[in-house]
Amino acid sequence: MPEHLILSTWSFGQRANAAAWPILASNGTALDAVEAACRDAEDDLNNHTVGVGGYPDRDGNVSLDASIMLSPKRRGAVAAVRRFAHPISIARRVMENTPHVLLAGEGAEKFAKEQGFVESELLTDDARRAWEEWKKAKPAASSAATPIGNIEEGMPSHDTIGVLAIDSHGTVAGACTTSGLRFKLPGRVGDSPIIGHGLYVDPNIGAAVATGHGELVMGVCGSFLAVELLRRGASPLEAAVEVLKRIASSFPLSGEDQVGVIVLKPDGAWSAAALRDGFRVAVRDRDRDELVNPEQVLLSDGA
Ligand code: SD4
Repeated sequence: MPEHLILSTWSFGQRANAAAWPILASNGTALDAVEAACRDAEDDLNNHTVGVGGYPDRDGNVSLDASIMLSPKRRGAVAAVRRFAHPISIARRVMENTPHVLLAGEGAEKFAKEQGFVESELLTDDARRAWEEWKKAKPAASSAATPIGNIEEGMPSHDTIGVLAIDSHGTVAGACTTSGLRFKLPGRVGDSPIIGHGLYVDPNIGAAVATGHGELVMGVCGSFLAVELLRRGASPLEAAVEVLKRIASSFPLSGEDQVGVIVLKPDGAWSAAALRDGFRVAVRDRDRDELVNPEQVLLSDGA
């Protein structure tokens, strides 16, 4: 039986892992753990690409996307949720209480209300100020969305959280939650809530989660592709790198385009890769609680 383990994207993933760890350490489920990690990021006001405090769309409205998955049969997601702080928990209810995979917009909000979730304001003063500055500075003809979140060590990075975990029963779960690209076109939905793009879990084969510029991931069904490569015998590193190579050969990439992929096998073997420097993985297991660089960076300056 593998040891329990949790992997989260980006440096704030360490805080999210800490929120989830007591669940795994007390023989709780991977599903509860990935949800708890995502809820932590959704509550973090300093994280501007997830939950409350997320940057709004072009028109000043925050809209949130999330997905959660145990298997092809057990998965749920929501997209374009504007009035609820914890889309990951609504996604879980979609999985557990409906025959559907994805609820979007007003329908998702109606469902959330029926399930007892309480409405809340998502736009913080900080996020509104950033949006106002962006509106002032943006040249009239520029595109609406920008993929860049925070800057980690001088490199463009992002804040979306993707989480993969194995519990002490050997069950694998994954989850992903985001406010998407900042200042996106209203109605834009990225990879995170689309099963197979931002997240995929096959309990017999493995799991993958992607973060970064969603349009790139969506062009290659990134997370499904990674798990499919595992199925055909690739290692987690080979699978993650192949997804990035497929992206690099399919798109003319700009210097700001970033994608990070984490791939995990049910036996606990895992790896991560990114298009560019700056991506980090927060790892927590019985022996360590740390932030690590991806095993490979495809377009590294230092390569
Ligand atoms: C999206 N993939 O909506 C998300 C954004 C992201 O780190 O991951 N940012 O495209």
